[in-house]
Amino acid sequence: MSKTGRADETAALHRLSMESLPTLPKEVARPSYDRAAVSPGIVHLGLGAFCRAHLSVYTDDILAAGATDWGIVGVDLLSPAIRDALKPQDCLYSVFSRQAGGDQLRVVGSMLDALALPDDLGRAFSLMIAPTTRIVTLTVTEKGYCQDAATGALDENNPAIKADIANPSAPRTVPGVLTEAIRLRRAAGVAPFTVLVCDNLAQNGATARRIVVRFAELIDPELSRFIAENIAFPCTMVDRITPATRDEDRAAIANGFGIEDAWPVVCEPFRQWVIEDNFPLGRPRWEDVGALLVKDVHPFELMKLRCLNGAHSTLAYLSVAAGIETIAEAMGDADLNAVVHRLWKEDLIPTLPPVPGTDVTAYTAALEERFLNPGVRHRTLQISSDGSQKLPPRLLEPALSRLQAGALPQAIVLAVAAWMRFTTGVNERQESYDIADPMAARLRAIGERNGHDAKRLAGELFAIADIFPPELLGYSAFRDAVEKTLHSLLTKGVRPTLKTFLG
Ligand code: CS2
Repeated sequence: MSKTGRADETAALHRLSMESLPTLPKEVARPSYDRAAVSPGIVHLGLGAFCRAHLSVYTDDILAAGATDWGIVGVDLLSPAIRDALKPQDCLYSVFSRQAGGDQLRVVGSMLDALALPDDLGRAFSLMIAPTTRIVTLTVTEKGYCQDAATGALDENNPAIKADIANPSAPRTVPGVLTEAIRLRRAAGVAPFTVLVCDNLAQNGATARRIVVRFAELIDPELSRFIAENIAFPCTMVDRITPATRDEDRAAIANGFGIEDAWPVVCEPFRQWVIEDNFPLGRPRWEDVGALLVKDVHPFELMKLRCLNGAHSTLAYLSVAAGIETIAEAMGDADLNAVVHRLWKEDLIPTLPPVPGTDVTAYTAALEERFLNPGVRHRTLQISSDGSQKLPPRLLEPALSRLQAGALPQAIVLAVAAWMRFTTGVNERQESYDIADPMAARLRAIGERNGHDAKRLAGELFAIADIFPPELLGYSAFRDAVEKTLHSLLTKGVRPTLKTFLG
């Protein structure tokens, strides 16, 4: 017997599968329903951690409540890695929800199959054409929509979009895949599916719709009109903090529960889902398992994108510069904590419309607790990725709204300056880090060239029209304040800049 009380841990390790399910420790929750009796009703694009901690968990609850026709088939657009990890375990995977003193492991069964493009393109299309598939859901991250982040329009210069336009029957992008699936389904005489976007975009359904309609227009204007008139793209607000899975997480599950899971997901216990109720072919009764079905998601989405994601990005850029590794550590830092409180109170909450049934101040107080959760090691470097896509909805739109109201949003100024400092690729300990962003090459070149000169660095970054809209740049007080703060970050460092900011 080992000190942990588990006899011979390595010998007891079971690779997760339908066969090993009955042998798992009894504290591990698992599907209580007959998976063999469940048929797919949803095709999901994007197999990353988030959908497996969110959509699939809500849907697992629906299946446990007795539904049998809402299983999910997941399709990865970018890589076969998750498919190849999940298939040998019958697409079962575990969700490790972590909180001090409250860790819980649950095996989720709602993902019936996993596919990857381009290998499984034919099977993905035949599923998307099947009348039994009534919803296509998406978690492909902000950049998956191939949009110009400042305007929300399709980025027609994106090389992957150009490739899909040249070869629409073998698409690799989200607009390309959706357009071709809709075309094939229509040709087969099957009523259109609903497209349910579950990414952190402003007005996510409307954004996806605009992009797909434009993409289709470039190939076949008549199909584009059909999409505009016939496809429902309800908006959603999705929320569950789900960091990228690390080997330590796999090891914790193996050591704690005797389960070998090639690709588990780790997340916080909290989850929230607000969905616009617009599903012409029907939907699972997600409201029975905690989702909120509403007419208008917009107020919820603004609250979440700004207060949660905006605070995340602010903490991330300041922390990466200062060498602070996780959100929990950042939120535990008195100065950064005070910055986030000012961000919420002065720059974000005043920009929000009333949110039905929600006290936004209580919402931010709960966010503070969620950020402080030590069980969830959410890396600031991970959150700093894709800033060119994330800054506009999270921080630049509320900045514009404050400026229009006559106020200079000081905490957003600090966040934008910290993002600019981030493009230098080197932290205050002189350690370099990776800049992951669809514009990485351009950002890195600007950062490396001008890292010693705030005026030039800010000037070149502000000139990127895909990120900074002209209305915002029209406020010279905003630009000057960002440049001044950037100068302080570059010459004095994060800590003295925070002290000055906090007065
Ligand atoms: C984070 C989000 O990585 C990021 O940019 O802000 O992934 C965040 O954790 C989720 O939106 C929470 O629901």
